[in-house]
Amino acid sequence: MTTYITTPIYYVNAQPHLGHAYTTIVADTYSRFKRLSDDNVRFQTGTDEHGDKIVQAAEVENIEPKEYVDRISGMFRKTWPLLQVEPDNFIRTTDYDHVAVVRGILQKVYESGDIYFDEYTGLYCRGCERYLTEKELVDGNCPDHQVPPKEIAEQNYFFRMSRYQQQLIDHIKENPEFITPERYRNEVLSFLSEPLEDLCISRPKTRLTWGIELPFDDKYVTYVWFDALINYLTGLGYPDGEKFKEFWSVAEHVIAKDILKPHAIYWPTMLMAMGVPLYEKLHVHGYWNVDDTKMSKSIGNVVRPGDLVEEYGIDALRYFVLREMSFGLDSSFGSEAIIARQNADLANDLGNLFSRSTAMVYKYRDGLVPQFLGVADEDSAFVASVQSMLVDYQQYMEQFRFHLALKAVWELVSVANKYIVSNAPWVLAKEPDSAKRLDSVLFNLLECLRILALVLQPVMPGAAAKMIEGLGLTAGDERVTSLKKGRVWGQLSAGSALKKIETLFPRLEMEKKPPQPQKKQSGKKKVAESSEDLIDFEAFQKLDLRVAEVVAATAIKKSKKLLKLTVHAPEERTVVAGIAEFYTPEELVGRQVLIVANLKPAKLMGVHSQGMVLVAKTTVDGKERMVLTTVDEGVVPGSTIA
Ligand code: ME8
Repeated sequence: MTTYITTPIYYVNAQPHLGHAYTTIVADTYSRFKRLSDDNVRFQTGTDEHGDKIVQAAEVENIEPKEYVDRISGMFRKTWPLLQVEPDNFIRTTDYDHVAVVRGILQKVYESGDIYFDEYTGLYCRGCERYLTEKELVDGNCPDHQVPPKEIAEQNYFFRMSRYQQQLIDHIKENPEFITPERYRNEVLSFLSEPLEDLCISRPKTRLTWGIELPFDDKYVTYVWFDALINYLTGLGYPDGEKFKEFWSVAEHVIAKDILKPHAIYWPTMLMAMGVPLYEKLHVHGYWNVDDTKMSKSIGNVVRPGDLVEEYGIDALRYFVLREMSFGLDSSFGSEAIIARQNADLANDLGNLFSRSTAMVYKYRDGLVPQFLGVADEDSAFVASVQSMLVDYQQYMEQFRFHLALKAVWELVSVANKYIVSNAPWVLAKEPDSAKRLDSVLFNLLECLRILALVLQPVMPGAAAKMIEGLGLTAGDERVTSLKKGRVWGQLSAGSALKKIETLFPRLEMEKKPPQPQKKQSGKKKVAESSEDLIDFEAFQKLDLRVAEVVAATAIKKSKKLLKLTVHAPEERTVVAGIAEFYTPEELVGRQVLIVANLKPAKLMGVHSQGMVLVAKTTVDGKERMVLTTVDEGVVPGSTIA
């Protein structure tokens, strides 16, 4: 199979921001997913460098347009590697090849009679670089730029777009996947229910010279959209290039809703006039706002991709934007939300699953992959969850429903964390008869991690590469580079060695709110028996005893006894526990313990402890031992002990 995926080519009148980053990360993720599906893939992005907007931006800086576009285009090009975005082609509309092809197409369409010369009076918006219809205006202003358009009367060249209106309606109706999500398809069909006007495709040089000169009239340059859209073809070497033959019929464009009309109406009708088959799909996403406010230079809330990577790391950024935005709808970006996802989904859920599982393989099997003994009956549900995740993941990725694909992956992460708790490898390790069972449990966990690394590659190529390394595999290994081959269960090689890697996802600090004490449940008061050793019920009621779930655990430097636990009870808090001689940090994560939640905070070896973990003190072989107290079955973290 073959895939050709494109982003819009971005205007160089502004530097790259979160919106550009999102579209490009989406296209990169999809291209990586398709490579994982063994497709022959081409992924193109680039910059749109002609037109009025660019001239205005260069004027502000008092430099020539060419110098200006070279600089900003370079900024876009340099941004993509920071985001682990790897396009196969970066196109610029000032490239010689592109200019030549645009002129060739104009000449052809002109000769076929679909371009004509006419006088036109219309309302022109310089920001939009197009004529607006009366209907589009809001209180007499352009809805996007909030300024009144200028009435301009001039002679220009027009493209007979109206001629293709019915053909386009038919195509959209016959191909439900042509424009998705459906809301945008409906929007286009609704627009097409009114008669379509022809498109003005030239600008007189008297008011704009920075553009591609019309081949049939040197007093005019080409309208920027007629020039820009053609990039999708010129990037393939249209009309004679091999790549055009190879990739054009499967072209998929990713855009945001702001440029729906040029892509869903101008572009297909242009292709019809040129006699070129239409692209296959248009994927339209919503807008990113920042803290629920539209990103804008004047408000000063424009978010730069480089700053985001520096602040949160590339894995958190890519994961966050794909997990948070429901493709097609608007989303809001906020610092707290991205930190919360990094700490909860990445550090706690996935990071801990990886570190606990591999730590146990180091501890109990010297870091070597145990033998695969077939899928035991008791593990069949676990293996089935992995397989069903793969089915959901693949389907959602195909449909550009990235947030649902990731939701499915994280459901598996949660199942795997529960699998550890319910199989308690630390208990199996103490029973010589359970050696084979322990082999199976550890093998299944590693195999699950391998498949997680496989499916996460498109989303977080960096983190997935680290996981692959930690599992002792090499980057090009088919077991982690091909969905088809990699999905088969039981492929890790017995005896192969894992490799130590640094922490996958460091926790990010957020300004913490003080833990809110939970309301105690009201209970009937009982009269206490009178005895010196007895306390009355009121005294007991003062204790806030709760079930807490350990989400992270680390040793405390210079202390043999203390461990720092991060627990949910249900709010997140730190509790220092003196159990390091009896438990490793890895075997604690995911377990539910009992804590005293209203103990006065104390500082132990420099760490603030907000509570105390309850243990049973016992003696084993003459030595004192501490055993954690827990609940009989999993409960919601924070449940009170009554
Ligand atoms: O329109 N949220 O270029 P452009 C999400 N040159 N995506 C956003 C966004 C936001 N807030 N802001 C921008 C052009 N984008 C033309 C395209 S294509 C032949 C010519 C993204 O620099 C989104 O992909 O204004 C949107 O469609 C695109 O940037 C517009 O980029």
